[in-house]
Amino acid sequence: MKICIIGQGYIGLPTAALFTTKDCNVVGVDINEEVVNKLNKGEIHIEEPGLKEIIKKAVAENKYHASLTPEKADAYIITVPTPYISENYSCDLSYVKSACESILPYLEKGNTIIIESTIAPMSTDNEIKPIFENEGFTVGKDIYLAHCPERVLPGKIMYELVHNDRIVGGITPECSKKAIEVYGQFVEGELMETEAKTAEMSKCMENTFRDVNIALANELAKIGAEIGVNALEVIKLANKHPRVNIHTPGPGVGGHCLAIDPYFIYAKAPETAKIIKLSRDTNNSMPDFVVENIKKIIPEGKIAIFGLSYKGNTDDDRESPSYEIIAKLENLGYEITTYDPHINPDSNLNEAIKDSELIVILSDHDEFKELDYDLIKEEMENPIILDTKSIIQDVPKGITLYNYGNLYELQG
Ligand code: SAJ
Repeated sequence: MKICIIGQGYIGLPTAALFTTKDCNVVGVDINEEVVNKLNKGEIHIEEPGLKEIIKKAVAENKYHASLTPEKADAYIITVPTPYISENYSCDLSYVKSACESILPYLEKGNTIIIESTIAPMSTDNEIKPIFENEGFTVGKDIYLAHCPERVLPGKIMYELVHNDRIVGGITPECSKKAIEVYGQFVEGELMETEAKTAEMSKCMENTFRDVNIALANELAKIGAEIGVNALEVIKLANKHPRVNIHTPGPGVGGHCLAIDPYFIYAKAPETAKIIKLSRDTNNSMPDFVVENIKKIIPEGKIAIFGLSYKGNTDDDRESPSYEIIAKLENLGYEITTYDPHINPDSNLNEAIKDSELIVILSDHDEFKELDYDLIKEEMENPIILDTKSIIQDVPKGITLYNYGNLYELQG
């Protein structure tokens, strides 16, 4: 089967690679000329374990090449970004639409088109299907259109693309069957057939589920601080109940999924999606909550921020709450230094903490779980740590630790 994949990023390139391990020939299309040239040399531009070897082999065996323009194929897969439009809480479909338009000159009867990019519910039916219909194709008869969202974890993409179950949402049942034929070549997880709109909503709800649960944990942290209860102890004990899983409070929710996808649902039903919007607001309020507590710990002075990534052990800082917290602190006149060995391998703990009065932990990197407390005591006069990720269990004498378990001590 010849496959044309539009967008050679974190999802498109690994997907292309996996098709080449089967009886497929793949063209990977990208608008970035530098990326295309690199890929055609058998080199890759993103970091993902296990990917480099497959692309190198596929290029050598002529099973993969990259191009700036699409080519005739049996199946087209769209894996381009869908940025968030903050003004109307919706998703920007312009890249997806222009990717669909770019394949029109090559499209033939019998072809399958799969949208993988995360999109708002109803997008495939209302905005993508008409692009093909306007060219005279009947979807479900001449060509087959489906939305099949990805759900993988960076660092484990090559494994998860093969083994995770996948939702396959066709415009018609025939469309789903054709999309299953495409993925069935390398996916070993279950390929679950449904409608396009159900697939779109499921993807958005998976991330909304997590966002809402994190909001509940964050609200508990705030209540604990207000009424004098150790929220972390509450979580630990409540989670011993076999059907309870309270998530972990933090400095806010970052990343390009949880902080965005819930809005795609909210934009479709703003009067009804109350819990979804309130959860977003609660999670968005966490940077302010952190800053308010920092003001109580030290009203002025130098602060060392530990962690810029939106989650632990990654260099991904998209939508990271750390930047909002830093900007707010700088506005208040605090002097800020940062330490994040994943984002900036040259950053160093000694320099960051030198003459600081407070360390604020904002990412759960492994490096922060066991800090060099002797060094901290040497470099800081009265060391205080605010751990917003609840990763430090205990500190030696001479160091003060605040976390979401004891913030109430700062009240009044
Ligand atoms: N966070 C908390 N408390 C928690 C868990 C997470 O504050 O208890 C914060 C993290 O620190 C981070 C944010 O939430 O700032 C998001 O982290 P995450 O690991 O939950 O989510 P993502 O955005 O990295 O990945 C999600 C995943 N979706 C689900 O778990 C339902 C992933 O499986 C998806 O592939 C990805 O979105 C996606 O592409 O949609």
